[in-house]
Amino acid sequence: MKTVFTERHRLRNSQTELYGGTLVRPFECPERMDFITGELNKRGLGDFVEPKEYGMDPVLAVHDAGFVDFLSKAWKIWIDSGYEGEAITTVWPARSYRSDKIPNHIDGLLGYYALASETSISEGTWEAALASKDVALTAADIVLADKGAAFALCRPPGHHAATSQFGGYCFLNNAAIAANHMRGKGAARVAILDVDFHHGNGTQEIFYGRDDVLFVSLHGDPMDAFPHFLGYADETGSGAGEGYTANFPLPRGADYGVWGAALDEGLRRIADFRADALVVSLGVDTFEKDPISFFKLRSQDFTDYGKRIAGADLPTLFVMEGGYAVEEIGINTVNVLDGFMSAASRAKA
Ligand code: SP5
Ligand code: ZN
Repeated sequence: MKTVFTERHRLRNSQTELYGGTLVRPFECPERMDFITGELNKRGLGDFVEPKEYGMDPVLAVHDAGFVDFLSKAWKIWIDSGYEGEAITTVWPARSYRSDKIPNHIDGLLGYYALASETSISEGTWEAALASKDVALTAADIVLADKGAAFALCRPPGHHAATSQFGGYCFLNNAAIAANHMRGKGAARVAILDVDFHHGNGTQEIFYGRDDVLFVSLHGDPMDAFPHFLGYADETGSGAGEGYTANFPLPRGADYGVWGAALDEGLRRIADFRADALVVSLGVDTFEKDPISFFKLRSQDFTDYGKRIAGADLPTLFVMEGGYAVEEIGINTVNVLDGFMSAASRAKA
């Protein structure tokens, strides 16, 4: 399986994450990619391809133009305003505020477009986010051309990024941009399976009213886990999209027995949908030693679920999302791809 990857991810090198009341070096750091590329090479799976450039049309097909314009200028506006640290929001259009005003001042503007404050905007963030969506789009085209499978080794990740909001370490929604691109290129129905530990709130919001993209997510119960305010089981889509969102919130300590049963149910939903292509939002923060999550998957479980995903027998795009701190993120990510390839009839591409 080809891996689309670029070293330009290193342009995203924020030094601050607001965590437990202190500013720490972000969990979402460049070394994450070194663990994954290192493991791909070690196991003879290092078939790397550079991304092509796709411009802004595929981005503007899922994101708000004002939001995209803001992201492209945010760092400059922040620095020009005289601030010395990285850009962290301190105010939002919270429930008792208006949400129809887009303020001029950077403090208000930043808050308007932010959905969490752990994610600082730093120099180079926008350039890395652009490279990351090009990684996803390039891999999507490989999947379409081969009717096979490809791995988009995206960084920064994307699934928390909504139509007009960034946060959760995400700026542009790589999986949503790629899925929508595949829709425009002959796949009449695209299923998204989000296996990151966190609910893919951005992806859900982008496709919530649509019946051509099915969104299935397994994640920590938002009562206990980020993003807390979306990802409950009673969110099933709206309007034409009713019935095309399926959430599986799972409790603290969920092991592979519990998680795998939810996966099988999610895969049944995908089979019923009769998708033409599958996008997997692949976060490996479900691992038992992940520093910010609470599931109990072991390394061998990742191999097993890669095989189960191959059972869907669909052209499949894997898009990297979360997974933190420990060297095992390389092993676990490659285990999914390896399990998939060992079981997939169409994995040779
Ligand atoms: C892509 C992705 O995985 N984004 C995750 C963003 C999570 N950010 C907030 C983390 C809050 C963690 N609280 C953990 C408590 C651990 N004791
Ligand atoms: Zn996550």
